[in-house]
Amino acid sequence: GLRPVRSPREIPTLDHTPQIPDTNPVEYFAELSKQFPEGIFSMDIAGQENVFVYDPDLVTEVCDETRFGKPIFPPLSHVRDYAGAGLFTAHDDEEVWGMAHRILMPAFSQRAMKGYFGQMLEIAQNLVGKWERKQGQTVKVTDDYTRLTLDTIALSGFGYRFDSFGKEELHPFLQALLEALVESMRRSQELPMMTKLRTADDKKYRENIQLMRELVESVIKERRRGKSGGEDDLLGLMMEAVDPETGRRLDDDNVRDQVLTFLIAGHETTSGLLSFATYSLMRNPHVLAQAYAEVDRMLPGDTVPSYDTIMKLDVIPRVLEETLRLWAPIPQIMKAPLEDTVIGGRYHLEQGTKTNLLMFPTHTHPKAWERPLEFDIDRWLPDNRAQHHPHAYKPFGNGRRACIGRQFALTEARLALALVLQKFKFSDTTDYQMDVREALTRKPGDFELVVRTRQEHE
Ligand code: MNH
Repeated sequence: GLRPVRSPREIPTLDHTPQIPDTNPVEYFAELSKQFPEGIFSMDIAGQENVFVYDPDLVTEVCDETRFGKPIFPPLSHVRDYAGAGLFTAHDDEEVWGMAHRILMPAFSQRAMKGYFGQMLEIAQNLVGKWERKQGQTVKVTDDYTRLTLDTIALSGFGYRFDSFGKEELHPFLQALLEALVESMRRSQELPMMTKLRTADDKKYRENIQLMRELVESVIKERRRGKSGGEDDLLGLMMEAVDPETGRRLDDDNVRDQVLTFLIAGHETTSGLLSFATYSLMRNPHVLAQAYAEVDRMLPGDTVPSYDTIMKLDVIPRVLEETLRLWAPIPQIMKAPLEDTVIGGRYHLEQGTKTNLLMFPTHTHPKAWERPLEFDIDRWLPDNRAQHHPHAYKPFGNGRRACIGRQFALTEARLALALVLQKFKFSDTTDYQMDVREALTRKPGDFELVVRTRQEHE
């Protein structure tokens, strides 16, 4: 028979909102999930029912695209304030989603990655150059990976140079983005009347959005003047390509929204992945040794990596996959039933119910993973991979709304990690304790290590 979806016990008068912490709400949901071994629970947040699922079999149903879609509710509806109808924040049935998806898909094929490799390498070498100059000193690992990923997507996607490694401060675009993301998250956890009362925050929010849009407009203007990039990069396709199905191009406003979407989606997550991967390697010396051995075998001395070499790596890709299991940079995604439905044979969900898929609890569910908390890259050996539960690993989301930039991110991250390991040794002199910071994505806060070049050391 049907059963109600259980909720946390201490039910306050209004709803569960007051018990959700301002910082790291998803970490809180993951913690709470332990009280619901059935793999599903619900909370009323800002006046609306939110269901959370993490049992792999329930996740399987929620990932059935004939029954569930991607709804645009807070926080994504707030991210729409600046990302507009870009791919990430477009509604499933919005025509421009299909148009942009069809136009941009070819730019993200594995073949297309070869075309970006030169730019990816140039930026990765900038990172190495900076760390070589910092020999023996402490580097802010996450900040530098953020410089890397932002510069990489901007250069390979749009022919635009942030030149982040030339500056001490992070680019103002990043500060504006971080503040805007935090504000969008905050708005999604409060009633709209509370947002209206925070007038100073709202003013700052608008200013930040303005700053980001102005940067995007200068990127587009440079292209119109013919000063940057090629016709078949992302910006070229966005501005010129005709959608085969409708025979139309993206309009100017949508191009602006897409450029901002890609600048955001194209760097936040990958920098988180690289940071968590570096952290995981520091915590697992036997895996680090394997990664060094691979780099020394495939890229001896100062060999400059080629695209083909990067695609032949084995240990480093498995480090990244295992990092995405334990430290998925996007900690939850939202789906919603297209019609009233029943999942797990017993839980009734009304059409449109916010149904959140919790990454960490799913990625560590004992039904799907042995020794779930252990960082074990051998899970990703071909034979073992074939045994995995088919829906217990969703770091890139699901179905047609899954990440379009997956190959891009993995190519960039493999290259960056390979180059960093070829050149450097790290020491964790401050005994860093993981301090996750959630905005829309999550990253380690204040993650610092001392860098030394390997030649001088060995
Ligand atoms: Mn990415 C969607 C994770 C790198 C561009 N990305 C998603 C989703 C997840 C995700 C999860 C689904 C979100 C949802 O269901 O609401 N993305 C990642 C991770 C990395 C990543 C973990 C790196 C690691 N993403 C990138 C890169 C780019 C990119 C790099 C661009 C170059 N991602 C997107 C876009 C979407 C997306 C665009 C929206 C796709 C769509 O809905 O059509």
